[in-house]
Amino acid sequence: MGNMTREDIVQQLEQVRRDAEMALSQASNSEQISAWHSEYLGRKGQLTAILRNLGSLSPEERPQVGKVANDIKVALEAELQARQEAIASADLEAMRRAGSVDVTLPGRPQAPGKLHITTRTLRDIYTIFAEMGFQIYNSPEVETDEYNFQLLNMPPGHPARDMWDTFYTTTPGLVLRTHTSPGQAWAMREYAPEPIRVILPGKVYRYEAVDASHESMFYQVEGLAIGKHVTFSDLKGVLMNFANQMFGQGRHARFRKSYFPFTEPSVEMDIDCVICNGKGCPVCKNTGWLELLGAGMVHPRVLQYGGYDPAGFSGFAFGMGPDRMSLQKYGIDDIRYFFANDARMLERV
Ligand code: FA5
Repeated sequence: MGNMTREDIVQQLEQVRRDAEMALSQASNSEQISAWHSEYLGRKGQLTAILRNLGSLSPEERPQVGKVANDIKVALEAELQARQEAIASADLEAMRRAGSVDVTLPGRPQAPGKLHITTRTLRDIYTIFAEMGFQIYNSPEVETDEYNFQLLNMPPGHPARDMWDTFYTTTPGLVLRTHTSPGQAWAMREYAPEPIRVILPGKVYRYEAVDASHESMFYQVEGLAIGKHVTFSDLKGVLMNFANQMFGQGRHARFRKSYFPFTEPSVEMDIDCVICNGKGCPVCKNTGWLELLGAGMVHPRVLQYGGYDPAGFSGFAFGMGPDRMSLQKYGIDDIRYFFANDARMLERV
């Protein structure tokens, strides 16, 4: 092509635009649309071909012509999109007329997400205790030996430490907490000498032989109430109310004497089996009872370590395992499902 002037090129561009618009209005399916696109806007298309001649223009003229070309390109792209939409809706309309689309069919339902059972059980527990005036208090999952044991009346070498199979860290004196009870000391040291009514939920870790009812990571919810006249009857009342709300009214409970270094006296609370209502079944191993939690009156030495004078204050504490409760409440036969990362678990309830 000989030397072209600016006017020549602009004229060519305008011509391409008119041709392209004409062709576009005649395209009526997606193959024609895509052929049209390569013919006019593609890398080897007419618009690009014209722009190759910009070299014959002066440096001032080039950007001016470039702008004209670009405006045309933008305009054609917009027209292309409008044309595609028109074709799509015409196609749909044609299908509808032909009867191949049944517009009266109901939509496809979305599968809604579900909360994990552990989350649901924890929230139930929070709600029940909130109604009794208990606030949530969080404490660390990695604990010092002092908080996990010593402040709970287990000095170094105390034999009761063996009740918890402990994960030790490589840092001497640091352990993964084996229970939520160290949170008692955190709460007391923050609030002493004010009265306390808290629950302390969270993950705990034990070097366990894992089986259908034992995990090495599981949840606990601790409870702690401290005041001038807190009694064992208060503990029983709170726990009975909890059991009735959590597992249905009319539950029967029994308190068995037990031992924890940080409570005195100590008990374990059983409820009549929620599966067989106390008649005896595999879940309760034919005893009619299910163990619910450990509890007791806060040991005077633990009160003292927490900053309360045992002469003027008393308290109760309890520690329950929400994962074990979920097994019973939802009739699940293996605790390992909870953290096995299998979404079918969520479909079961
Ligand atoms: C304790 O851990 C005490 N800290 C509870 C306590 C708190 C007593 C305050 C007195 C006062 P225990 O080891 O029994 O106690 O555990 C409490 C609950 O955690 C059990 O009743 C059970 O529901 C749950 N649990 C214990 N071990 C496991 C495990 N390996 N997997 C799942 N749940 C468990």
